[in-house]
Amino acid sequence: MSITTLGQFIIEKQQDFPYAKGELSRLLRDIGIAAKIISREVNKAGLTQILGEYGSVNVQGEDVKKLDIIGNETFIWALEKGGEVCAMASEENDDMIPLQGAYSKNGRYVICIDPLDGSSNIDVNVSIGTIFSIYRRVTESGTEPTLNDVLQPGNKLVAAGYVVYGTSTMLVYSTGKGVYGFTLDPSIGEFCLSHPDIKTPEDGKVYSINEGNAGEFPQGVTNYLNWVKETDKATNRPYTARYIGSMVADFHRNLLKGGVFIYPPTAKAPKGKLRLMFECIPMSFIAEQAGGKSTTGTERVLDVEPTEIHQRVPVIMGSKNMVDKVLEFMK
Ligand code: P6P
Repeated sequence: MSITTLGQFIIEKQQDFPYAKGELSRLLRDIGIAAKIISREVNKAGLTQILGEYGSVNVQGEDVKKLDIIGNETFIWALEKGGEVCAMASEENDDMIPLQGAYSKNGRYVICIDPLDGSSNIDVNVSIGTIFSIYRRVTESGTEPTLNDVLQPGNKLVAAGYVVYGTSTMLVYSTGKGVYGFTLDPSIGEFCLSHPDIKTPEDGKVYSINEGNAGEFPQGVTNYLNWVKETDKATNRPYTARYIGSMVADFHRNLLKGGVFIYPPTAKAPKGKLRLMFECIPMSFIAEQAGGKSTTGTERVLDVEPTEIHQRVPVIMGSKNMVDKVLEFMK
């Protein structure tokens, strides 16, 4: 049999983490279960006229929940069942959620998660995603978790990853020893290893930024954008713009093909729009583990000391040479 399922792969890699005693493996398994449930829900989202729009009551007389609420509840359920996680910070919740599973208090890990990022794209059938970070708790096992457990910098990550619900559903994660990609085979309900060692190209031709904000970018970003549009115009047009407005989809394309994703400060979002804990740290971890780079423009994203759960930062991430080029213009 030529396939390697997520579960088999995690066991194979378990010797990389002797101290994990299987806990991390079980935690990654729990994330995989939640991702499969959300994939099923996302892929029937188009049937809302049957299932009913959010806020309505469907034919079965049940309240229809928004998919990002379903996503959030699914992860809480899976992580409480699994017992490895004591607390969760979610893009959907203002405050940290101490998990209430039978064994949650003894969980040695905490999760920061955006259960369904880019959910505004669901109704127009654009790919969306789940983004997650895994830290070891800093408080004693068995005690009540505190905010210090979740407000940890990216350089303390144990693992991070994302699920992209697109033409296929893929789970991409890293535990600090490279980046692995798994594609869901719905016929057997298993994530199968499809990208055994993702490395992002050092260079690329794609720049991803919302140029609708062009009038508000820092001068350095504007100078970079002028450069990519003018450079080698006479000979060829090496650069192209690709921006779909769903971070996981934009990031995943650039990770595999090369590119730079930029969300700079704007008038509406003077600190940038994307959230440090739920979008920037996990994606920066993946970018760096795949040989790329990620910065706020002034410091490495993974070194930013978080001060609040929903903190936002500017981000420039992707192919190393492209990130360096943007930084060159920002100096
Ligand atoms: P804008 C989705 O709402 C999101 O958080 C990311 O997935 C996406 O990259 C970004 O916002 C898009 O923001 O301002 O360009 O629409």
